Amino acid sequence: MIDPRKFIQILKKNKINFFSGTPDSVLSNFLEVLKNEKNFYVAPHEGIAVSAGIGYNFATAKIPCVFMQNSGLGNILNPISSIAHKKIFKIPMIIIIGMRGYKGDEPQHLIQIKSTPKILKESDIEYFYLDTKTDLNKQINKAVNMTSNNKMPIAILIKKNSFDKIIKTKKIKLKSNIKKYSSYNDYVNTISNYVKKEDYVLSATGFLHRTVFYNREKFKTKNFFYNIGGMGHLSNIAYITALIKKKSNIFCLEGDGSFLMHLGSQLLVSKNKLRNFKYFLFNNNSHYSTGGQIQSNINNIDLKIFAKSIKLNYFKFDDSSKLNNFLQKNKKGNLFIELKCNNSHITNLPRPKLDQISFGK
Ligand SMILES: Cc1ncc(C[n+]2csc(CCOP(=O)(O)OP(=O)(O)O)c2C)c(N)n1
Repeated sequence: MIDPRKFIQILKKNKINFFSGTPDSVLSNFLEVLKNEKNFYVAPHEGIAVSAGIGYNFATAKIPCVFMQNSGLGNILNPISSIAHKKIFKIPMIIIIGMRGYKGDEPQHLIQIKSTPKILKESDIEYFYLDTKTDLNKQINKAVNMTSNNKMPIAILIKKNSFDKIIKTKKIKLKSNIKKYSSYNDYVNTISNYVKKEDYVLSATGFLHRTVFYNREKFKTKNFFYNIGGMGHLSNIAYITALIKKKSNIFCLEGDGSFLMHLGSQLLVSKNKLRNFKYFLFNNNSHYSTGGQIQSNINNIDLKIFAKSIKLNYFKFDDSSKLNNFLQKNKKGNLFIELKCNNSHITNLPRPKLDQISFGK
């Protein structure tokens, strides 16, 4: 295994001092150290991490480093092929990609792992796998030479368990970690009491869909959509469902990282007033399920004004009993409910398998 501190030291020795990316569980030990760097930016999605790197190179002519999961490959292709490519602005960049999808992983990851090397190759992005047994200096020098010579972003692919766990040195205090807030599990249990047989429950990538799956027997409905992948796309799926299934209530449960990933998609919601649409934002101000507590920076947004601007009625709760009181009295939709959550989850939360979940009718 590789000591992430050493990896970062060697990057810095090579004058790489700028890091932007979207969290990934394979990289969690690496990110646990990296997050203390001054120039560390959490991007809502991977394409934005690349454009941040492009901005850095534009302003300094230095090489940026981008980190991401292979699920986000689709998000980076546009800024790479349209801006950074060697036939366009020739931008050097090192992209560190955590590879999900080895045996036993979730179905969407099994697809992405097969296509990742092919897509990289077809997009002219050279890559190599980090080898935990080969000299680290040599490998990072190789990456720096490749990107400098090719004048093109290159990728280092990282397999699971490549980075050693480091005892946490500096803790970022998360307001959302305050114990007084309820957990995902408490809120999901509360919501389950207000879902009728004909209603729909759509839940997001991260710990939310797994928490709903874990509690599925408690709901009166069997109409579930689990957004196992496709992070950030859930609210649109839920919104169109609400438009069409007018006689049902649509409960959309999303984490803050997923909400931010394609924030612009929320604008679709503002097109119609939907009496049956209930959006629940589970705000723990972190990408909790990817192993660390990398902040999502959601608390920089005034969600009350945001919700109003997309024509939803905003409410905020920090405790599941307060949510319960509200749901008891308020049966209407057109809601944007922010739920302040603590970072805790049921241990060994199950991951739904495809034969356990269906898609629509
Ligand atoms: C396009 C894409 N990028 C990154 C990931 C990796 N990923 C899975 S869950 C997650 C964090 C989600 O954060 P949030 O919505 O706040 O939910 P939480 O983890 O706190 O439950 C990330 C980054 C992914 N699945 N897809």
